[in-house]
Amino acid sequence: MKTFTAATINAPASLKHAGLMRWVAEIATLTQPAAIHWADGSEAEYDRLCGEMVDSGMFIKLNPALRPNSYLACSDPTDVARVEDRTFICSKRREDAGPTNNWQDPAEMTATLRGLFKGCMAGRTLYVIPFSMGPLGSPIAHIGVELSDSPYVVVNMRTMTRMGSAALDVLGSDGHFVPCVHSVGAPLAEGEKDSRWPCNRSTKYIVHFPETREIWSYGSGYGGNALLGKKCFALRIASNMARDEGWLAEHMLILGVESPEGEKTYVAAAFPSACGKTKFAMLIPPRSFDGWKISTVGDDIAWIKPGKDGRLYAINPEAGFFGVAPGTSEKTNFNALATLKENVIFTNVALTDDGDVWWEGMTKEPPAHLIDWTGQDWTPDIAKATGRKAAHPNSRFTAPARQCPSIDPDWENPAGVPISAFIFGGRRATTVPLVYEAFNWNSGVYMAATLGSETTAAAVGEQGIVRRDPFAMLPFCGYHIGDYFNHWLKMGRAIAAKPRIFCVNWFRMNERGEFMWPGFGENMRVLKWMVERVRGRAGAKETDLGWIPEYDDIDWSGSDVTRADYEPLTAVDVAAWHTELQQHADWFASMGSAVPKQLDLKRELLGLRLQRDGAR
Ligand code: TSX
Ligand code: MN
Repeated sequence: MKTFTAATINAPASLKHAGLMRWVAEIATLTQPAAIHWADGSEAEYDRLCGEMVDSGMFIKLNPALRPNSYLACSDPTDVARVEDRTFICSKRREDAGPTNNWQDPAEMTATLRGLFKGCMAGRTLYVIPFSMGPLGSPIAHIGVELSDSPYVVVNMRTMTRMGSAALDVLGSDGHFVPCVHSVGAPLAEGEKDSRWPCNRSTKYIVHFPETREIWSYGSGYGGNALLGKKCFALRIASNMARDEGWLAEHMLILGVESPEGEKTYVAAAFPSACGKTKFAMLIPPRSFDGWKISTVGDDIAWIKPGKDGRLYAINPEAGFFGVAPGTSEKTNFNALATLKENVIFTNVALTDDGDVWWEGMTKEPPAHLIDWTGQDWTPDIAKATGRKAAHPNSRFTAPARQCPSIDPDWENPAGVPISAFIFGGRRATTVPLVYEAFNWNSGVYMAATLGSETTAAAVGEQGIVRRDPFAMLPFCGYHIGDYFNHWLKMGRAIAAKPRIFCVNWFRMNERGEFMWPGFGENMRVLKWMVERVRGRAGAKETDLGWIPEYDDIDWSGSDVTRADYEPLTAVDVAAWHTELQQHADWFASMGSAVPKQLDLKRELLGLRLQRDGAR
């Protein structure tokens, strides 16, 4: 066994951070890598690592004439998504993790991890990956350092964060960083040939220590399991930091709405998966909305802090998009396709015969022949016969945010952008209207705490199963979800200029099982109404749920949605809401006693309003 010291970890000569050097030496001694490389974040380093992965078979270089400087990686078929049942919050007390997280005693988990990580990087290079979540030096940003034995992680982190020497410079000699340790869990014996996608097929652990703000990830090389800045740091650990320090770490996109007069309004929006969050973040308004512009600050995560003026300011802690590929097309998300023109890492999509990529929903007609994400031949006929998809349903693109045509001019402003509204949306075939505005902050918190989305496979007429996903944070809140609700209530008391809170549902269906709302770019009409509400310029009708726009409160220019179409989109179905409230009560009961009493009160009040109106 080799013992590493500050002198033998290959640190850059300029490095002054003794704590960082000590920690790297400690982890290297534990994991026994064959070499240590400090990532500088340069283009030359990126090109070299991508080249090495092409040589090892992990990367395929795409045709430079069609997709310049881009690569395709196809993972092991057992390593294709986040592993929620292997994700742990190891707080000292089980109650602090709450009923929605897997908990294990931190001392026991530390012992388990020590055993797993012992020698686990044998034969591999340990990469030291310093990164900033948020613009370098922003007062809202935080630094992390990931130690990983995966070059795939290094190159993805370069696109997804501000990675390399610049982050080390911010850290200085004694700056704080969140330590993130990652291994694919596949040590190599002397002379052993590496697999194309090294990972540990049987053992995976994604572990968070909220009190010491540490992350340990073992066995997976995929997405949120391995790129530890994203879900692990920017949501699970940061939600703990935010609770303790009085800010918000949220699973939200951030977008700007600019009126023809140049008035700019920023909103942050939370949606559970499969609601089109990235599409909403990059929305292109209908042609008739002359002069209205949507700009993108972020598509997944928002860090939001109170400013001196009493408003909330948000940054996107990420520098890239790690988006789901299937369903993304020039038709459904023109800006995303433009973002994907070059400098992209694709994971688990299909390879075309001319060396480009394809996925389900990219074009109306599939290519005649592909190599699918598992490396097998794929044709439309094979797909019809076997049901096999060319791209994995959770296949991804990693692309620089700066390449997005709709990127906001202030997306890297270290001060963040002022948030005027929060939007919460779910996929609901029934019950939830197209849009409503909460009466006040606490009603909005109730609405977000009971947010739900339906499984998409529901047949015509059949009611889907509603999965509750409070604030779209269910898998990402790093502490007790009831305490998280309470933190939101507390934030409402702490800020003078509270954003308005809205609920949207693009997915309401008629009795024939057809979507009643055209969605996509047409969502601009709803967004404009929300912005005008914020500005005090739009009307609404008071309902039991909140404020709902009347037909004439919405801009219908260039639309064929009629008054008769609109009525059922925004109707409050009193009977359905009584059932809904019972589900809310059951849901809160399942979360235990930490759920704030104010929220129970909100439900009782809503129940009384519905009873009164039902009796009319
Ligand atoms: O992303 C979606 N959004 C948000 C866009 C800004 N999708 C895609 C599914 C989620 C991944 C939507 N699907 C949206 C939506 O607003 N709405 C719908 C439902 C829908 C689907 C198809 C049509 C209309 C509505 N119409 C035609 O296909 C012609
Ligand atoms: Mn997400």
